[in-house]
Amino acid sequence: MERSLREVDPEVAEAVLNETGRQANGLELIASENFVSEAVLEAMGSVFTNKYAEGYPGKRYYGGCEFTDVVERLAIERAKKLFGAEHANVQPHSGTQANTAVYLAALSPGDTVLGMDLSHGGHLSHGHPLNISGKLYRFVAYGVRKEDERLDYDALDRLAREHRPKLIVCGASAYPRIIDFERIASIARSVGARVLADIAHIAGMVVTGKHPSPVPHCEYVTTTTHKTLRGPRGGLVLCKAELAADLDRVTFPGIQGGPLVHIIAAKAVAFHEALQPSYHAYIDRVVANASALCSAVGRRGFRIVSGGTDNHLFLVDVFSKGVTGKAAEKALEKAGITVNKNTIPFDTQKPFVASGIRVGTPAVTTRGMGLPEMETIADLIGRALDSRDDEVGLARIRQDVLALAARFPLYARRLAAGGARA
Ligand code: DSN
Repeated sequence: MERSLREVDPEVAEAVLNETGRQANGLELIASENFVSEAVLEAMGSVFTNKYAEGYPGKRYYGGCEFTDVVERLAIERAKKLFGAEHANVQPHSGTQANTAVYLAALSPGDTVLGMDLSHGGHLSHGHPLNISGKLYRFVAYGVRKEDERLDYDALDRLAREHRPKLIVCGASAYPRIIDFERIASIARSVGARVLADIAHIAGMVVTGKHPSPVPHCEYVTTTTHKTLRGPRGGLVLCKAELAADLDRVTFPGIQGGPLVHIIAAKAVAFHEALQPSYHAYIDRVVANASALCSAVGRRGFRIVSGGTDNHLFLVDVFSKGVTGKAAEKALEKAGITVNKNTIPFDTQKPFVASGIRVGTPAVTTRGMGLPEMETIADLIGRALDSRDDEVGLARIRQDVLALAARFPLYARRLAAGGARA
């Protein structure tokens, strides 16, 4: 029982150490990723993983849940306080599970729903035909205007009148601008629809007031907990009090069995961290860094989708300089910079090739990087894309990335304990 991972399973221990080194030695610019604190990691790796706790605090199908109830109640109360919500369910295992719970609570199979087009910045769980959302419900897509690549609220209004949806899903995974939740909610009201705002990406900005909150306007709000919120990988649903009982019932026993209590404990820790003033300062820096990095990349001749960013991410139309998203992602990876290729609105390339890359600053900001480093990173990105067919040039940039990363140590104690240096 007491043997370490390295003693029990050296292969997995090695992979964990290598991944820790990869995260520490590279530049993480995937907009949906972040680095959790040691406290969050400790809660995630706790003995709560051993516990079955089907049900909810005070009403479980298993004995021995007294401490489970403590952490789940803490997570619920902190989530409600953080978002100013009437009800929180902290059990969804992921963002897609959170959205699915809302669909089951609010809709019947075959109902019509409006959701943002994936290629305009939406999400798979907002009606993609291969996702359960697209299979169970009749999703109609709305998107951005061609001329400014911003959400077309007038078109959304027209679609709502034409299709009379039961639910409008808003929120995005690749949209760099403020979303007017109040306007969407008013469109929904006018046709008798409810609204689900999926704020997985922008939750950090919402809870710190850097982005208008959907909570007062929308019946349901979902988020993941691992992006800007900097918590464990998982989901969360917030809703109005009168919808709580149905929502809880469709989450468990509707689509999930036993909750992941260790993850719920870690969610409680992350919510506690997000309630601190230091988290506000962190989110301010995330947004300032995104704006600075976006401008600096734009100055290197790349077209920026919608001309800029209001949040933690931006989309670079790398094809504006003849590079596909796929080639850009690969070249940057060789240089130690991680991004994901991304379709841009009205893309002419296939999704697996794409014309764009999505760039986000939550993770590098967690490491302590600021405005001077954003200039450096833009320079590294520009050089890597220019050198995409030059292995020697990319290796040289990799050295510069290593030098920058070394100035902002990450998980240094873990690396040292595993025999590696940060
Ligand atoms: N896959 C996530 C992202 O990268 O945005 C959304 O779920």
